Amino acid sequence: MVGYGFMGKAHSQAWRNAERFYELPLRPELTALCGRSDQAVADAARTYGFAACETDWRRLIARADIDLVDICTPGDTHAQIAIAALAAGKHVLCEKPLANTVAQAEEMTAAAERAAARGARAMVGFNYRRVPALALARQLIADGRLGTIRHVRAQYLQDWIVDPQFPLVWRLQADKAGSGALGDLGAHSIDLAQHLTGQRITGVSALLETLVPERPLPGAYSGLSATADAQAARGKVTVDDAALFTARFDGGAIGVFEATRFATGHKNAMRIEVNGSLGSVAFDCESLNELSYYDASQDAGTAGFRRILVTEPTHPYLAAWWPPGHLIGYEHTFTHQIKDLVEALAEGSAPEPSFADGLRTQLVLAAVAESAAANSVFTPVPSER
Ligand code: SOE
Repeated sequence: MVGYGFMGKAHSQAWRNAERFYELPLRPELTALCGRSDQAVADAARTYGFAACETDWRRLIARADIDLVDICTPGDTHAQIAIAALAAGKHVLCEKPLANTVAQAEEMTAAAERAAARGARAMVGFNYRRVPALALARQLIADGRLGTIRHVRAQYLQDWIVDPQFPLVWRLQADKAGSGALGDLGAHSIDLAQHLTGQRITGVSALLETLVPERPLPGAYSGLSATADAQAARGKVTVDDAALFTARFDGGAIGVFEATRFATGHKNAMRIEVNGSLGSVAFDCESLNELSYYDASQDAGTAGFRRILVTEPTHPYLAAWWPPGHLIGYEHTFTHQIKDLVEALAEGSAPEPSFADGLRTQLVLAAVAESAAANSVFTPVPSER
């Protein structure tokens, strides 16, 4: 694994736990963890359960005792690490968004295709696909229970940078993160919207905004709960804080998307609703074990959204966990991701989402940025005369 911040921690627990709950056909071994600072990476390796550590990802990739490289670094290093690892014959799991630019994502996808011919596989980590309630939503849609899909309504709301004194961490720097709320949060919504509906986004019209343009420079810790020194010098925020866009899908649906880190009071409200001619589904990550379902064939007098508690052993992924009603959490989505990846590797099939899926999301992110920059759909409202 390269990187050991928030995502490195989430992935590590998944690599350790997957075989304790699922009968995996291959046995994950946490061979080595890589990071730049030798003391910090050694501490993280001990905590997360890695046998060894490296301070140069090139040395990690060169190791003969490693079969798979899990990339949990900021987006600016995804392409070079993934392409080199695939060329060295390693399988790759890469955190989302796949890359910082479409060009990088294209190179990565081409590298993944070349590697697949030699048996090395690549997957991008859109973990929310593996929320059982969302996997159930996908089944309902694929089974035709919602009929023709008309609308997607997706919001991803966080509030961890509402304070203008929150420091300029890497997620707020375009050269490291590519974009802001758009790529970090909106990428999940875009991937899910296309994955759930089976339709592709064909066009967008967008608005991006940076609400706090300057922030104090961060100290050593650059994660979601970083703090700034009051005297610290300030730097420019080079990404969007909030992204809004509407979209058209190739199956005729239309969508509205919102991704923001300024939705005061919302911590990780990743919500998505799909409306079809026969029914609707709605999900909110802050109630991760629930799916709301509306069946339009119900008697009008008593019809309504019903809350399905998605904890039955017959629901996706859940037979391995707890008895009905005993809830699962955010971390389980990563465990499910590892289960599916390991099973695909053992079978020799292509794990999903593929790098090509990651590229598809990257193309939408780029179209959103282009639309917002062009201001092409923004019609000013004349002031009152
Ligand atoms: C930070 O906004 C973040 O950790 C994202 O990077 C993740 O993808 C999301 O799952 C939770 O929030």
